Amino acid sequence: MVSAKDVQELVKSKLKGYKFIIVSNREPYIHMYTPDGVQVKTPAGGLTAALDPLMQATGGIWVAGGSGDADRENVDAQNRCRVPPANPKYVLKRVWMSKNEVDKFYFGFSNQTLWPLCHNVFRGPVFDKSFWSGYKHSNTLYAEAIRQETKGIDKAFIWFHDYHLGLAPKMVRNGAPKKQKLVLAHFWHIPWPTWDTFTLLPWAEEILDGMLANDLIGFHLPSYCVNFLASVEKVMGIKPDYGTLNVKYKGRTIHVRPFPISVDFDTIDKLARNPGVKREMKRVRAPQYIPYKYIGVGVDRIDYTKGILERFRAIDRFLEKYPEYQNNFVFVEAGAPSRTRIPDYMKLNEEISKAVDKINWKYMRGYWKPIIYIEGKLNPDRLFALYRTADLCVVSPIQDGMNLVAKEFISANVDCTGALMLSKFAGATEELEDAVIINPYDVEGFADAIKDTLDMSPKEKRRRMKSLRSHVNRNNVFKWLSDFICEVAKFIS
Ligand code: GDG
Repeated sequence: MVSAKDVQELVKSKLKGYKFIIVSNREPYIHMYTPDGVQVKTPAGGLTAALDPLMQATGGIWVAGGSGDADRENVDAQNRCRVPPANPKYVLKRVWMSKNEVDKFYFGFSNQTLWPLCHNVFRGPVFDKSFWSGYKHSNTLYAEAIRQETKGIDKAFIWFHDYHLGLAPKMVRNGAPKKQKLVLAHFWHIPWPTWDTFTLLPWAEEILDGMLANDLIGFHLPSYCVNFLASVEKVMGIKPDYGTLNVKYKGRTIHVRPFPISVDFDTIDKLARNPGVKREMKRVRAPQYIPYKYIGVGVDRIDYTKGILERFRAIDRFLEKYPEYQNNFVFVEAGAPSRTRIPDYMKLNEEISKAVDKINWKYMRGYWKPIIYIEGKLNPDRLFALYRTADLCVVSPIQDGMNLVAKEFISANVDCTGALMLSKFAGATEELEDAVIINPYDVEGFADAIKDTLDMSPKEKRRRMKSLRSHVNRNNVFKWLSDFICEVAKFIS
């Protein structure tokens, strides 16, 4: 099993004195004003959940957009602070954007153009020139922050994250002094669509040109790598090598490789065994909270790609078709709202509330109602108590690059009493063969699968969960990092 310590040693040996810089839009720590003074929060989201433990293990600089209302008051003159605040392990450097810049770059091009384009889920991407200009401008702000941190340095390894930063690699490469040795890598956390979808984007060529300034480009799945290379071929007329997954561009060879992201299995497994979790578990099953035979759980960042409405439709059908489960089954959905300034997300929040209300009204009897909807991020003890108590966890995206919730549930289900229901459209499905695979669009099949999963024998549940846990344990987030760093090392001379 690869550990945080192994990765630390790997970085030290392979990156031989290179300055280690991570760049992402989302910051791992946010300073917020509260009635009790300034507090530091960590955002809900796959990217920071996966990378913070890695940075804590390796040290370095993380460049990210400042998003907290107290962020500016908590940095030095170079816009830096040390994090985690309680036990500092690395430097966070913040990039500032005005509200207008955030509207165009983050809520605009990143999340109304690239996000729906790459997920290809029947939501029209918005092709707006002012969003595109804002995206270009904000990428220059990130490139400038990186330039400040690499000034006078001989060698640096810069690791870009996600679809917000498609242009920054080229800006950084072009702006670097000739004798500076820069190794640039990018991990794209969402799917890459097929070339015919990608080429709908009027600025497809500029994005590819920006990305190809990297030495290494990582995706979760081999199919996303192939889609990316096919986009390069169609848009730029360059023939990639589909065998090696390499492509030659401007005299350099770029490696495009799959690295399925994962979670810190050991830490989650330990946290799930905390005495606080055990206390919460008793509360969860207590007569005044959930006194029913079966519990299902769903945990999501509220997003139309996560298939939350599709899940509720299936629960509705399940209760209709198998009435013996009424008054017996409760589904707890924890939803952390995100991107709430975007109209599609506002609408989704309303649709979710309406769906919960409608289904609960249809079936409620005395104290019992089938769906408990908890809006906002759950505290870890409650989350892990739910993960340990639930008979099933439903992860039903209509499209998802990987999905970390599935792997977190597996890591926390220490008693092997729960079953994972997983959409065939989640990247994680390629690895997690012992999950119950569902199609979120197939209401009837999904409803039947809920019944079959609840009826599954404890022995079969245990067999499946043991095998899933062994897979996630072997393929943890440190393995992901170590595989990525080993590939980066091929560019280090
Ligand atoms: C992108 C890709 C890819 C969510 N709600 C609550 C909560 N969360 C935490 C989960 C998990 C994270 O947020 C969500 O991660 P996902 O992987 O599901 O999704 P995205 O944010 O869309 O991430 C995705 C990922 O990048 C990594 O590459 O897997 O495919 O879309 O960590 O635990 N946490 C708590 N309460 C909540 O209500 N405590």
